Amino acid sequence: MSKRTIVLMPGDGIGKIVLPEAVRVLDAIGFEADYVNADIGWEFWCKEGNALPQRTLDILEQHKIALFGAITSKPKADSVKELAPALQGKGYTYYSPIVGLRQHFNLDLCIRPCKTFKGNPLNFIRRGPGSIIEEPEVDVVIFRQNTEGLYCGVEWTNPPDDVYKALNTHPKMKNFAWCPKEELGVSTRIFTKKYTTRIVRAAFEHAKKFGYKSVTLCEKPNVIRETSGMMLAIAKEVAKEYGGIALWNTNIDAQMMWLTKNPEDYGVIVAGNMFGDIVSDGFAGLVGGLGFACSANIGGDIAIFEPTHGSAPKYADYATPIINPIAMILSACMMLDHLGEVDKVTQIRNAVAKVIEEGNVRTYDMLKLKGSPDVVKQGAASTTEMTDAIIAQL
Ligand code: GGG
Repeated sequence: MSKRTIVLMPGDGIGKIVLPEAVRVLDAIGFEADYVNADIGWEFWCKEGNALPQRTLDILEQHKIALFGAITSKPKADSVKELAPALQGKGYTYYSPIVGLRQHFNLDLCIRPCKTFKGNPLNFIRRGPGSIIEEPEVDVVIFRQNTEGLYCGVEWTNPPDDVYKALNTHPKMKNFAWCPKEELGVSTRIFTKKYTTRIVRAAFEHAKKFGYKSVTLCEKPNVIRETSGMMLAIAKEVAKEYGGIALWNTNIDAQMMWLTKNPEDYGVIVAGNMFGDIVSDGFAGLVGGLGFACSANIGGDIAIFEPTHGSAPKYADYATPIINPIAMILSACMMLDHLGEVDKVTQIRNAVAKVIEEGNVRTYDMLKLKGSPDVVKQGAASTTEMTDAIIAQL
């Protein structure tokens, strides 16, 4: 088979630190690939007014598979000041290029596994009745709709006249008619039957393939009737095709409470864009936090794999980086899985598990000490030391 080409998009901040670590692990496991770098993120917005240049889209279109680090999602007001002087005043606005990428390539399926690694000092501890202390084993995969909902980008401050009129004539808006147009912010929550069905079906397919007994819909259909309600109706229909897999319906607020009380009750979770983002961070918190949270963005023949964490600029400038590379390394595992390299996935996951269980090498986030990284970094392994330890176990 000819060598694959993998696109590397480090992005901003700690994305630039963790991505090369994942490539080191891929090299060490003998994954044969050529790599091509692609520009994305804040640096390119400042220089050329575009955080997601067309040349990057072309490279992705050509090679299809990418590893992505992280990007900043700077607010509008802060960003304009840092634009190259020649571009200032010309109406450039910074938008999150990862949200842009998901929409451009219609990467509508976001998959975020959260699984306990034994011995991780950050594992969630549950206090039971009396003095019983338990460490529940979490094994959850979250399916998040990735292109619609509140992240669709259809929003206004001071909306156009027709939108304002439509809102003001809506029976539910009678209490807001006092609000002048220019004082009104509107973010739309769009769900389509097609893409809602696709994420629900992907969740059930995963449950069937890997023997999970339930799919839990995490929305708010009792209040948000036209979107969450639509998703529930679709889930009920799809569930009929999957005998033996129960459909559970929970509200996102209650789910955030239940996941700390009984996390082992859950297997596959499915949700829209916003609630999927929220619930996946919630489950990530039970298995060590964002340093362990990996993800895949998949749509058509293009797939991009990234840690769930952001660019964390305050950790990006250490002379010796201290950031935990495991989320990025596990994201690379998801890529290998997608490419059918199942043995390599098992080897890398086992190596990560062993390093965590042995506990000799821990990045600062695993020390469970309070305080800034400056305070706790003494005694903590660096980013490269963590990767070295994983490679040594392969
Ligand atoms: N890898 C996910 C990612 O980059 N998300 C964007 C994000 O959360 N940005 C916020 C930040 O970097 O602080």
